[in-house]
Amino acid sequence: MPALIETELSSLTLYARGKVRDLYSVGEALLFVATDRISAFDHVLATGIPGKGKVLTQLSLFWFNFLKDVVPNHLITANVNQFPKELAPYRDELEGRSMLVKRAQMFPVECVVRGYLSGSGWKDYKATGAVCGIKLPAGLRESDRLPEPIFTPASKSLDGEHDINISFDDMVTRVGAHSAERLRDLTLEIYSKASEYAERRGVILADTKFEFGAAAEGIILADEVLTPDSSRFWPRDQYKPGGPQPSFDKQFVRDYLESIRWNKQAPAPALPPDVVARTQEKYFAAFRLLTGASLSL
Ligand code: PZK
Repeated sequence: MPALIETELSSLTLYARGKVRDLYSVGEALLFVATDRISAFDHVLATGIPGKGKVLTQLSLFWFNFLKDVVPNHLITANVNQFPKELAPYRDELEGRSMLVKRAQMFPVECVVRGYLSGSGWKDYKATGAVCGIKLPAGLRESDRLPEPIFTPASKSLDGEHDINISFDDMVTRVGAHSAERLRDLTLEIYSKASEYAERRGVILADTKFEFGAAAEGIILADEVLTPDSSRFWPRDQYKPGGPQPSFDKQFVRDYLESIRWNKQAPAPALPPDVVARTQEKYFAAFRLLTGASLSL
């Protein structure tokens, strides 16, 4: 199985291309396609991970279903047999890795929730004792579990690449108090339900990010959800606070890139076959652990 690096659905209008996924206009709807591209240290690497986009799509579908009583979502169908006729030429390329989704009016904030102290949250805390303006107890160590999960919204920087942490008050300015409160409450409720489930299955959901939109039925959960690309997954049996945790999915990739002393400037290098194979296995393992099912491609 070769990796799918880039879609080129030439009869469709490209709506947006992200680092690792592509979005097309299809009539009233959008087609969300997860490629096998992988990023590390803020760059998309020259090699893809075969099947990664399918794992992420199937994991998002699992969570959309798991969460459907908490919040409606943008999924119309992921069944290629039910896709509009104009997608028929691309059926094989799309199968398993794409979702036809409802177009929503996206809220211009990333809804981040953290149950553990890591990444920019840890940096903020070390510098200020707070994360996004939320004061935390003194004496916390890197990767410690927080007394309770915190909502730490972010906004996309102008380059569209980096997220900038904002305070809840900033969020209120951007989306209004009513929506800000509803998005915060939904984010915390989703995290609580999903992280409790994941932890029982051996995966710590350290933090994650949701994107919501407004549609006819009200606020809906959009984008991909609770995947290794939108979250920090840590293997529970290796959890050791007091320093950074190994990443569930990308650790072999990061270790390899450090070992070759790549300067983290473009062009990003290719990955050797054993790093690709071991990373691919990690994505499949995450899916198996979380869903209890094996993904066969
Ligand atoms: C939407 N993105 C981010 C995702 C990219 C960029 N249901 C929706 N309705 C309207 N807009 C979006 C969605 C969703 N999901 C999501 N940008 C717009 C994004 C994937 C690939 F290039």
